Amino acid sequence: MKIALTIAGSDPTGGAGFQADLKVFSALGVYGLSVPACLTAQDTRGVKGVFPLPAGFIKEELETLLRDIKPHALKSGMLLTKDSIKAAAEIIRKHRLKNFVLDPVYISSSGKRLIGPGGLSTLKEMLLPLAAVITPNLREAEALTGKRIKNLEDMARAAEAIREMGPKIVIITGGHLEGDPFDLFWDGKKFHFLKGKRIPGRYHGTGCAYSAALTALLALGNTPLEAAKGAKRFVEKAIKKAVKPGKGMGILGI
Ligand code: PXL
Repeated sequence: MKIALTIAGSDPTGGAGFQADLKVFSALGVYGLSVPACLTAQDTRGVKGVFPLPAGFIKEELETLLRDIKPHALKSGMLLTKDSIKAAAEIIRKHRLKNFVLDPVYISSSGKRLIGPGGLSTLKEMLLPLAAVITPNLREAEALTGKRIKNLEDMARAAEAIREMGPKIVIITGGHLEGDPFDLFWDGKKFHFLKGKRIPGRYHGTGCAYSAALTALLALGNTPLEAAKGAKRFVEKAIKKAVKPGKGMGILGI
């Protein structure tokens, strides 16, 4: 049995956060572990409030769990505070956790900031160097590099700049770019542009589902490039089967 861990925020709608991650792990046949790092008050229309868990308690959650079970891969999602980011980094380093997928959650699809003051610089300094793969979307790649991304050439330059910050592989998901949605996979050797299908509409939780699928596929022993292709297909299928349990955005059908 393969095991994957998510360290992420709670989304009561189940569209994003650790609840969505667990659904993805399960759909891909991987046993899921989840350590909440923060809570949100939200519905399908957007995030209304955020509430961090104390960093000391996040460490206790992780230390307790990891004394018992070692995951084959893990991801981090919404960590919210600088101290929570530091706590996650310390534990990942101390336990030498492999196949760490960093989803640099920055802003919600409804426009709410999901990272607190000093969070981005702490993320860059402490978490990026530990990542096997980082999965920024275009906005997150812009936040990490401080440069606008308007086309595939800008995406390639951003991927190079982000890889200089420490992660082994950078995947910039291009779902929000105009025209065909390409993801860019950069491992320091070759640029792979992975073409996707444009499916109209606004969906909540695509970034979470993508990084969770990638984590599960790495836990199952896929190469990072195979995992990137598989995760993209997984999210496209889930978008096609999206459901609308509330009055706002659609949620992936997983
Ligand atoms: O989609 C980013 C995201 C991640 N994690 C949690 C969220 C959101 C967006 O709303 O609520 C918990």
